[in-house]
Amino acid sequence: MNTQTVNSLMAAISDVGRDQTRGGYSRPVYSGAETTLREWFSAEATARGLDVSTDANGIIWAWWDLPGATDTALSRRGALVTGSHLDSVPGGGAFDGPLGVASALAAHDVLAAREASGALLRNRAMAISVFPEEEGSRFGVACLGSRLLTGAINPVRALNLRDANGNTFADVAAANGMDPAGFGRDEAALTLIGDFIELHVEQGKGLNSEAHTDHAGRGPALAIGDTILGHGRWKLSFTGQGNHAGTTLMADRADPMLAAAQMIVAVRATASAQDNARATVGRLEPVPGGTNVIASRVDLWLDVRHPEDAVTAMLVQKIHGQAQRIAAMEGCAVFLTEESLSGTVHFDPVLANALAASVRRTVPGAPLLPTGAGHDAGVLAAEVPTGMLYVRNPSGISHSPEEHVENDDAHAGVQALADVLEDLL
Ligand code: HGY
Ligand code: MN
Ligand code: MN
Ligand code: MN
Repeated sequence: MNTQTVNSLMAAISDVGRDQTRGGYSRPVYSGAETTLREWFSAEATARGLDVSTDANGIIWAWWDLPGATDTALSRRGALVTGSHLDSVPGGGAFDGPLGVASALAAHDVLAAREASGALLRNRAMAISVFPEEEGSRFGVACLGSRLLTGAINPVRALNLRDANGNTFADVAAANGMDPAGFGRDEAALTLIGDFIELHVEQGKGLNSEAHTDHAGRGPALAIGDTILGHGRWKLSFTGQGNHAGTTLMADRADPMLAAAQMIVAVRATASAQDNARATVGRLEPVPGGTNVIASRVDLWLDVRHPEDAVTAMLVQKIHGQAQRIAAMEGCAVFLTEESLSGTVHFDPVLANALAASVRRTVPGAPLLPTGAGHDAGVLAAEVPTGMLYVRNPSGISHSPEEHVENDDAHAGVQALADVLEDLL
């Protein structure tokens, strides 16, 4: 019987993918670091007697079959699935993704002990799943694995996505044992998922806010997900005239960097003027990128989010109009391409309230909270009843090394997840 705790599981991977220059962790999908984490997960799952396999979309499934099940194709239908992802953003925190995977392993251990003692009689199989490229940090589209599984992305488009070195997702996936010809909506896999539950580090200040803490700053360590803000990614390419930094007079320039700089300020102003909107330019790439070279092109990526999809669309349209005006002023051209778009997700309220009742047995007062962060659960919600649990993050910071979860709260997360899963099994 495994006595490992979620904290010892997390400690075992705490050195994998540390980013010495950015700080935090950089674990792009199918990189050495993320592959090490996938191997770690498969070994831990196999050690628990789970039946581990990776499907054509690169999703790992670790099956905890019903006792005595012989025809798993039948006995796994409508299973209870829990999991998350192991890839990270560049310089990300330790918990975004791995906490959900480690907590699922630890919750399995709690449930297996209950089953061994006769305290748990399961009605269905359970699986722990790990989704590739949730962050979209390498190939540009977030939740790529769950989008392939559900058909939310055209597999041909997915195959041709390229990373910064020009490697296609098809080549990288094939080099990692996947058969790109198998990419795409997987009806067989979807029929196996009865419910999907994802535990995740909270990525904002919700549980730390005054609304959920007493005068001493104490409050519930967990929340239950009720909505995920709609969000999308767009690429803006400003093109000008590449030239020599020393021989080109200032009046003779069509410098796309100037357009990009004004665009970034305009994005902030546009989002700040719209209640509850968020818009970010977190990535900017001048081409060719020489110190003594006036760029010929500048690519920048826009992340826009809002609870109402129509407002997100209106903001992007406004920003595109601003980009065109700024480009014209600078003698440049500008092209906007949409890279991914997810509508606002409202989790199944019946399931969310059932999760809340289960969680509150050990975490009284655990609230239902919205989140501005996208998740594979948000993609799966279009196909199966889906719910999320968030574990308190005292820093309120994520996608950054400061992301944090206290050991006791991680432990509370496992207990609550185990209760949630037991009530659904
Ligand atoms: O971008 C997001 O919200 C998620 O972390 N992929
Ligand atoms: Mn995540
Ligand atoms: Mn993330
Ligand atoms: Mn996410």
